[in-house]
Amino acid sequence: MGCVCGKDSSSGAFGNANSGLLANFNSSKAPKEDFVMVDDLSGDLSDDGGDKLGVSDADIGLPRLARLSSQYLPASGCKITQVPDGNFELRFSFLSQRGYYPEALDKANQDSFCVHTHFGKNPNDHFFGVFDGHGEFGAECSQFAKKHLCENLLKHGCFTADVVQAYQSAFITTNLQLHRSQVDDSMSGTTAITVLVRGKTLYVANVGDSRAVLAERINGKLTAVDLSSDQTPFRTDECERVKTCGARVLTLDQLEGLKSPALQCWGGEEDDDGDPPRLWVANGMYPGTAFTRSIGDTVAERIGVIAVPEVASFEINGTHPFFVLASDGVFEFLSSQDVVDMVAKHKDPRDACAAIVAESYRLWLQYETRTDDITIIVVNIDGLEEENHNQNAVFHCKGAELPFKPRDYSEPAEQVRPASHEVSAAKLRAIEASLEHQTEWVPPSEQQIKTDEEKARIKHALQGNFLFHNLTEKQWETLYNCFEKVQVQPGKIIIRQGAEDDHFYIVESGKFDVLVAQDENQSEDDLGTIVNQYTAYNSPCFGELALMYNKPRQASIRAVTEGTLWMLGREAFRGLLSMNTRRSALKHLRAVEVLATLNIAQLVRLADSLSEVSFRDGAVIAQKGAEVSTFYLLRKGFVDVKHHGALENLTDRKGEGDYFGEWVLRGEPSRSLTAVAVGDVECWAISRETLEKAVGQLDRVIEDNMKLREKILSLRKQQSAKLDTLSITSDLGDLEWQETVYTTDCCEVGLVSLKKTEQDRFLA
Ligand code: 1OR
Repeated sequence: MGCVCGKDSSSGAFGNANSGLLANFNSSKAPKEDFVMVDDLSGDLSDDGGDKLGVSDADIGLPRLARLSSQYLPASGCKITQVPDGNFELRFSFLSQRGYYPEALDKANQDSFCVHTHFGKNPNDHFFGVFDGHGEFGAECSQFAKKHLCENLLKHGCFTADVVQAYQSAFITTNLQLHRSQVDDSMSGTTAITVLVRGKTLYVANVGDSRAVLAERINGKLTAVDLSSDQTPFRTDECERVKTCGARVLTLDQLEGLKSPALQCWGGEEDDDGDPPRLWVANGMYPGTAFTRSIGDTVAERIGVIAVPEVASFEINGTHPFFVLASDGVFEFLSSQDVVDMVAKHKDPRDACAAIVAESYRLWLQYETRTDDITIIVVNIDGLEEENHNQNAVFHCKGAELPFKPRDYSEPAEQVRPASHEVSAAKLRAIEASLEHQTEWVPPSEQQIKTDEEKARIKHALQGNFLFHNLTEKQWETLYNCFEKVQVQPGKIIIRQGAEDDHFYIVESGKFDVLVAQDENQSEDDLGTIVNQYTAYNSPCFGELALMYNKPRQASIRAVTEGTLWMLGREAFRGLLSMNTRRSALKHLRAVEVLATLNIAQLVRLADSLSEVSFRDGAVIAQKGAEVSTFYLLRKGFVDVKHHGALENLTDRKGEGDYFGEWVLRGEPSRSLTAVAVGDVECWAISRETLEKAVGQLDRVIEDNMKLREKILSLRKQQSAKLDTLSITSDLGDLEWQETVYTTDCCEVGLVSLKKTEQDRFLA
């Protein structure tokens, strides 16, 4: 029996180190032993019921380097294992990528995974699992679950006769063992998605929001069949279940009073702004889990977060070329069908893993200020006959009914966590903050004029990049001219990991490797392992992270072939960002009095709906007596506004950031004014209809927002009062944060002290 374990330090044998991540890369670099682990327990987990995996609680602390390594790579190519019953083979690979957290660059990877080929006695049994840890001790929880779940499953008396029962029991036992272990799982835990292949049957057991997906060929087209159903409050059955157990289910915006908590329906495409519904105890702002089942999480368990898995079984046949298990880091931005489509493009499952991880990583950085940990296992099913496949996998489900409603892909997604395609409010805030003290950027006078063909190539390269969305044609022209063309020779190091240099790049031609060194002490010449490759055809921009977040370079980039790059300096990069219309519109919208209570998501939607209009010197923007049906916000130039009626003859000169016509937004009767451009003028404009489409009826929105704020204020007062009765303080402002006790995805519980008395108390 062979066993491949991510983050497993206990193994004896390490894999053949002579491979890069992608087979077709010219990599001569050997991955470091510390992060490629192939555990060959050749023999068995069977006779001794798994004791050979025997892990004591003390083993769970991983060696520092292993936990901090940024990728776990397959040791040598993909692995192959035979399934005698059915006469086919499984060809698989895996990849686990540590997340990128600008504020905690060495945060450990909390995901783990395992593959046991010949799981137990039966050569037809093979086991695959992905575990996604969360909370402060998430890495320890996912390690614990990985090891103990396998042992418990194998040990179970029903493992051979009744896998479903064995699975149920193994999950619950593992959960109890974790509670009793030395790992603090009060506010930490792990999800688990596992597939046991037994001959031609897949047994899938799941807790949480990681996912297993099977590819099925229907009428010549590869279709994604979900083998598990994410257990999140997006699912009505799960949401109702946890509410019955006492959970409050609210998004962060709802919790903070920025949206109505009465709205208990989430997941519509238009209202997904990266703020999923979460679980909260009745009287506190914790634990905030976005899933409804997990292993560990004792605090969340009290409000219904259980470790009972949903177990389903599926018969596979020749119409099923592969299946995939992956942590939610993959499915945050990619749908199951996207993942199936991407795997289908690669013969080698290693390449499929690398492509999906690279794409997930790119999408995370596009929409968020960080990436999640990302783990994927791709298993190709080779050699199964295409017989008896007039029914698809879902209807081949054995035994009882599926434990969840199978997804109907011909219908719009319901009750499923939607794959997100919105830039998060956090990301917008981070960009805004990074530009806050930026002095106005003046494009350099010496610019390289580009041909139309060059401009088209630059624009094409930047099209998918959020940073360059919403530029006006004039700004595009400035941008083209700021890029500098550079020719490079093979072997040239463009970016060195850890350096603090100053350029952003686009690939015009040639191939460029991305390399990551795992060890701070690695020698200068040793750039580490190849993790990706850029060409002009696949997302051809790099070097944005250091410039956006003011951090050292996260990876090295080296030319593989001769090539041409377009290079943009830091000043121009940041200058152009600050010129991005949406962001400056956002800043100005915030200052509009009637919009003051809108939350950031509402303002972003509004900013997206603005249209740009310009007027020549002397143009009449609004004429006395005519209806003013548009709200104008000035971007550039001046406008003389003359009010009529009570304010007769009062002329007001408006400049950048000023506005008029705001009564239009509130649906008030039109006022009479004359507005005339002084010099050339650029404005943003929005009509009431467009505004209502974007955020709803403004009066209502404002009223809702106000009510919620009042509610929050009174809640805070109540909280202060409670603290008062504990004779601590009557004002939260008197408290000083001392130390974090627990951290979850979205909240912290910690120790505070009274500023005056230094009296320590716990505050939830
Ligand atoms: P930078 O300014 O940090 C190096 O300079 C650039 O390499 C970086 O911006 C990205 O544009 C690009 N991790 C970090 N940076 C990456 C990665 C990467 N891939 C490309 N870049 N990883 C690849 C994930 C699939 C993680 C590797 C461990």
